[in-house]
Amino acid sequence: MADLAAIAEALIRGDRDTVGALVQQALDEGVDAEALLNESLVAGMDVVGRKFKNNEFYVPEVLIAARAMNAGMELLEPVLAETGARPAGTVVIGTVKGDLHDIGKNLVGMMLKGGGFKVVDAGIDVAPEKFVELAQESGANLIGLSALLTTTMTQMGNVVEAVKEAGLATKIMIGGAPITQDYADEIGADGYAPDAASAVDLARRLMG
Ligand code: B1M
Repeated sequence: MADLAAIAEALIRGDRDTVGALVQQALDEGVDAEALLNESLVAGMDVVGRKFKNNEFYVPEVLIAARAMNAGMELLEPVLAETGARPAGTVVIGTVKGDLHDIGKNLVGMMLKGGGFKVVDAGIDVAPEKFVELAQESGANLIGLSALLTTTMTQMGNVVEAVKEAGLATKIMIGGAPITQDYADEIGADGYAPDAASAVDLARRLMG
């Protein structure tokens, strides 16, 4: 019998092979793919996120857990696509123009995936127009902006303006080492998250 809690536990340990084997076993036994996603992978990544927030886990543990999550997602994605399961929302995420730092952005993207979101990774050094284009193409609910430099964080305001000018209802969340809630308020972003786990909570809140 499929044990969804055991999958979550293997994910938290970063045991990629066990996650893959148990997800395959559950699918073979006919477990509903959406329940499998929510009760094993998303549940496991939620724990990883909490541990990261509490400094019980650091970046390497999160990356290893995300890799284990991906082993399960690779098996689940085709089944979810067939059954028409809807993601929690679509997020275009990227590092702003002029900025090449992507470790934090990737971490946030992985946690959002683990939270059940469809993630469109725009990459690094992304111009405001590119964010707008990708949001339009993907019908994104949210745009996530990352900046690590005091010289590039000002680009975030340009993205807010470009989204407004394009008449999109897409909400904008921001983060990165120099970013604060005050800065988010100043540029009119919809939210700020200090870390990857909080980014998932924020994305869920912004989705209503
Ligand atoms: Co750069 N760098 N760097 N760097 N680098 C910093 C940021 C710096 C603080 C180092 C320092 O001087 N002490 C400094 C910035 C100073 C400033 O502006 N105030 C700096 C500098 C100056 C530079 C260069 C200009 C250096 C030079 O060439 N003279 C240059 C700029 C290049 C460019 O971008 N145009 C540069 C280059 C690089 C490397 C390429 C060598 C490398 C990046 C590799 C890569 O990303 N692939 C690098 C690195 C690694 C760093 C440090 C050491 C580490 C950054 C990191 O990955 N942290 C950094 C110093 C430091 O932070 N200790 C530094 C780990 C990561 C998990 O954290 O990205 O903060 P972070 O993400 C967190 C949160 O911020 C949040 O969640 C994440 C997980 O909890 N978060 C979000 C991030 N994005 C979010 C988005 C959200 C929500 C939350 O919503 C969408």
